[in-house]
Amino acid sequence: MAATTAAQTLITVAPTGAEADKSAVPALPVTLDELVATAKECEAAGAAVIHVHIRDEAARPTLDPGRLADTVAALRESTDLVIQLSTGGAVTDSFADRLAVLDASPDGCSLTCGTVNFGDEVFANPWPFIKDLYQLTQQRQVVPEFELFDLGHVATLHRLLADSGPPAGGHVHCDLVMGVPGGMPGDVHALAAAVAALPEGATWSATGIGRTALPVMFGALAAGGHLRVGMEDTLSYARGRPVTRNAELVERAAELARAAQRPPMRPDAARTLLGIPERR
Ligand code: KMH
Ligand code: ZN
Repeated sequence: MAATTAAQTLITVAPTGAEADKSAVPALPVTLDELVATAKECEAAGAAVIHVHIRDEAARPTLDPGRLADTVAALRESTDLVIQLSTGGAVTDSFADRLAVLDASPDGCSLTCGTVNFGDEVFANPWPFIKDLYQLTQQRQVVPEFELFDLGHVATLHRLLADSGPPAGGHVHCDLVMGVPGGMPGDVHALAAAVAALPEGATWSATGIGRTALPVMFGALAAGGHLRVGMEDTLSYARGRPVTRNAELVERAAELARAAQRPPMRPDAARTLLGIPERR
C-alpha cells in the first residue's frame, strides 16, 4: 500500500500542455516571457513544481533542444520551482526527440508508464521506450515522475522498478492523470483502485482532465495525495467560466489544501520529498 499521508500538499502546475491552441485560448502561456511570468505567479500562489511543455514561435508544441535549455535556464533564474520537463510532448513527437529532452538537464521529467488512447489519437509509450527513458533518467540523475493514465500503467511501473531498480533520487513519486478520454475515469473509485495498487512507500499526486478536475482534487486531498492543476489539464474554472490565469487554479488548490489541514509545500520541501538535490 502506498504512503498516502503527509503534513503538506505538493502542488504541481502544468500551465501549457501540447494540445490547446493559443488562438482559441489567449490566456495560455506559450512564449518564454509568458511562461516565466506564469511560473512566478504560480509559485507565489503555492506551486512547488512546474510541469513544462514549450511552444515554438508559431505557438505550436515543440521539443526543440535549444528552446528547452533556454526555458530551464530562465525558470531557474526567476523561480525556485522544481522544473519538470515533459517527455510526453505531443502525440506526434518521436521517441528520439522525447529522449533528448533530458539533454536540457531539468530537475525532473515526466515518464508515462504505458500507451493510452488519447481522444482520437494514441499517446504511444511501448515498454522498450519506457525502459530506455527510465534508464536515461538514472544515468543523468533526472528525477522521474511516473505518469499513470490507467491501472495497467501501475502494473508497468512495478515491472520497471523490478527490472531496472530505484529511480534517481531514490523515491517513487507518481501522478495519476485521470479523465483522459481513453484512460481511467476521473472519479474516486478509480482513484482508490490506483492508489491501492501503487508501490510501497510511493507518494502520488492526481489531476483530473476537464470536468473531472474538481472530483479528482477533492478525492486526492481526502486520500492524502498531492495535487496537479493547470491549463494543460483544464481550461474551465467552472461551468461556462474559462480559466483566465493558471495562478487561479493554483490559488484554488492551495485554498482547498489549507482547508484540508495540509497547506502547500514550498519548493525546498518538495526537493526533499522528491529526492532532488538543493539548487541554491
Ligand atoms: N501531451 C500528451 C500527449 C507528459 O507530459 O508527459 C502527453 C503528456 C504527458 O502531456
Ligand atoms: Zn504534460
